[in-house]
Amino acid sequence: MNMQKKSNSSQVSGEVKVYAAISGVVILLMMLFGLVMRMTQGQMLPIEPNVFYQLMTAHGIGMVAIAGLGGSAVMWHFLGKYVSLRAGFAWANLAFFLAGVVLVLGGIFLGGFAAAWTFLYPLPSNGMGMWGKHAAAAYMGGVLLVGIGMLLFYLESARAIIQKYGSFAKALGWHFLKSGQDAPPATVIASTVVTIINIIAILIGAVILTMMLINLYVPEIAIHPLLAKNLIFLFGHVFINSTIYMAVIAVYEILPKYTGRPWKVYKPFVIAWSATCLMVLTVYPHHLLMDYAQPLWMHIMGQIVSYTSSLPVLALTLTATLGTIYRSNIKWDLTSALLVLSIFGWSAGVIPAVIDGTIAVNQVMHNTLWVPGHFHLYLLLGCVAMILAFINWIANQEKASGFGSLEKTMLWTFASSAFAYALMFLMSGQASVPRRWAVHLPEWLWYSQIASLFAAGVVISAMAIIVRAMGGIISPARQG
Ligand code: HEM
Ligand SMILES: [Cu+2]
Repeated sequence: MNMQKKSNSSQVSGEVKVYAAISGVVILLMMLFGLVMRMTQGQMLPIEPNVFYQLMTAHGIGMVAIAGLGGSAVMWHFLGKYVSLRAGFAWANLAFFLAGVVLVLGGIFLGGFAAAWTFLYPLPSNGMGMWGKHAAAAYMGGVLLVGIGMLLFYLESARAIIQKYGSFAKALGWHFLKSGQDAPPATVIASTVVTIINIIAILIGAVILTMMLINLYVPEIAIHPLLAKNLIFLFGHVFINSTIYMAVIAVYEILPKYTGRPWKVYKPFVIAWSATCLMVLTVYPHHLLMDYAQPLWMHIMGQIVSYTSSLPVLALTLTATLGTIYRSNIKWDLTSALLVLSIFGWSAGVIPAVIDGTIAVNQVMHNTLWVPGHFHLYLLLGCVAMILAFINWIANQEKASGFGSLEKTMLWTFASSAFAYALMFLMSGQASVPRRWAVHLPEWLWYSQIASLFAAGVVISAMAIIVRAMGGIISPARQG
C-alpha cells in the first residue's frame, strides 16, 4: 500500500472501506431483486411464483443484513474516533457475514427456501415439497452466523466504550443530566444504545434460531408458535431499527463539517436516546396486533410504545438538523444533500408506520402493501440515503466536493423516484392490495407497473451514486 503523508488526508481504515464497498454493491443487487419482484407483480416479467418468493426472501434478509453492515461501517468509523476499537473484530464480523451469506443464498437459490426473511415458525419446516429440511437449515444457520459476527462486533464496541467511559451509564450521558458537565459525543451515545439493544436482540434471535434448527431435525421438540413469533419479532424489529440508529451517526458527524456548527449534545438528546434504549425492546408487539392469543396488555403496550418509541430521537434529530442548517451557509454537495434528505425520509416514513401501529388501523392495513410502503420510505430514503452519503463522504476523502449538474441529477432522481416508489406501495395498501403476493389481480396491475418505473429510477440513480463513489473508495490516492 502506498501510504503518502498528506496534510489533509483522511483516515478511513481498510475494514471501513471494505464494509462500505460491499454495502454499496449488495444494496444495488438487492434493489435489482426488488425491481424484478415489482415487475413480476405487474406481470411485466414471466417469473414463477416460487422464484418470486425466493427473491422476496433474499431481498428481505439481504437488505436487512446489508443495512446492518452499512450502518456498522458508519458506527465503526466514527466510534473509532473516540474509543479504541480493534480491527480484528470488524474483520471477524465480515468473515461470519460472508460465510452466512453463502449459506443463506445456497438455502434459497439452490435449496428453494422461500419462507420470507422472518422465518416465521413453523413455516421453515413445512416446505410442502418446495424446499427441504437442509435448505431451511442452511438459511437459518446462515442467519445465525451473520448474527454471531454482529455479536462479536458489538461486544468489541461494548468493551471499548466501557474501557473509555467507565460504564454504559456514563457513555449514555446520565451524569450529564445531573451535573450538566462532560456530555459524551452524540456518536458515543447512539453507539452505546445500539450496542446494548442489539446484543440483547441478537442473543434472542440466536436462541429462537437454535430452537428452530433443533426442531427441524427433532420435530418432537416443538416450540410454542406464539412464543416463537414474539422472539422473532423482538429480534427483527430491534435489528432493523438499529440500522438507522447506526447510520444516523453519519448525520451527527458529517453534517457539522458542512455547516461549521458542532452537533451539540443537550439534555433532551440524552433523555431521548436513553428512552429509546428501553422502549425499542418493548415496541415489537405491534407486529402481533392480529394475534388474538397474545395477552391484551401486550397489544396495548405495543400500540402506546409505537407512538413514543420512534418519536423522541427522530424529533430531536430533525429539529437539530433544521437548526444546524438554518442560516448556516451550509455547503451543498451530494453528501450533505443526501444527509438532509435522509432525515426527511426517516421522518416521513415514521408517520405511516405509527398509523399502522394503531390497533384500529392495523385491523385493516395489516398485511397490505401499506406495510412495505412505510418501511421502504424510511429504509430507502432514510437508512440507505444515510449509507450512500457515508459512502460518498469517504469516497471524497472526507471532504466536501462539487455539486455539479451530474450530482444534482443523481440526487433528485434518487429522491423523487424513491419517494414515488414508496408512495405507490402506500397507495396499493390503501386500495387493500395484499402484501407478499406474487400474483396480483388484474385491477391491481397498474400500481405495480407504475411502481416498477419508479423502482428503475431508484436503481439507476443509486447505481450512478455507488459506482462513482466506488472509484474513490478503491483508489483513495486518486487526486494528488
Ligand atoms: C429499488 C429499491 C427497492 C425495490 C424495488 C424493492 C422492492 C420490494 C418488493 C416488490 C417487495 C415485496 C412487497 C410485497 O409484495 O410484499 C419488497 C419487500 C421488502 N423490502 Fe424492498 N425494495 C427496495 C428497497 C429496499 C430497501 C432499501 C430495503 C431495506 C433496507 C428493503 C427491504 C425490504 C424488506 C424487509 C421487505 C419485506 C420482505 C418480506 O415481506 O418478507 N427494500 N421490496
Ligand atoms: Cu416493529
